[in-house]
Amino acid sequence: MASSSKNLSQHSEKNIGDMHQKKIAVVVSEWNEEVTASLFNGAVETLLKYGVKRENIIRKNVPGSFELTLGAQWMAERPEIDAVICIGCVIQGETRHFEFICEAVAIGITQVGIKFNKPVIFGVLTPDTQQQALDRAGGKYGNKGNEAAITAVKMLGFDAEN
Ligand code: DLZ
Repeated sequence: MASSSKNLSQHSEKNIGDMHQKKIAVVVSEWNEEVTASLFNGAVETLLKYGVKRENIIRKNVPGSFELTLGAQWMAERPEIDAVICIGCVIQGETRHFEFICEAVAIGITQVGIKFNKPVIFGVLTPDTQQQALDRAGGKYGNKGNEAAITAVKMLGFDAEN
């Protein structure tokens, strides 16, 4: 996926369901907090735009992206939660830590979604540098937090006919 266009997020306005009664958990990693805070703000902005009530957006923090899986599971198992958005940023370092974290969280949150039959969204940046992360967290390439939120909205609108 090339970064040639300015805003990297693409979506249609199809499959937008009624979000007014939906409860969304947003699980946020504290690592690279400057980035994850911006991603979280982007996600909230988009959820509000599509009709989610502010009081129905439940934020939970976890120490790092590796912990997003368990945080997502703890939220997904709550019957009142309709979808979970996982927000994180894993920056490539000198060791293979990056690969282990990225692979674990990608597989982990996929499994949580399947286990609980609910959308569990992968809002995790995996850049080489902090600047690449900032570019995608409200910078020149848009905000992947917005994208994670619209993905949740569209998955919850899976059966919407619009
Ligand atoms: C340890 C670690 C490292 C080196 N880098 C990151 C990172 O870039 N982004 C992130 O979200 N978390 C990182 N962590 C922390 C791990 O996700 C995890 O919290 C620890 O390995 C403890 O399980």
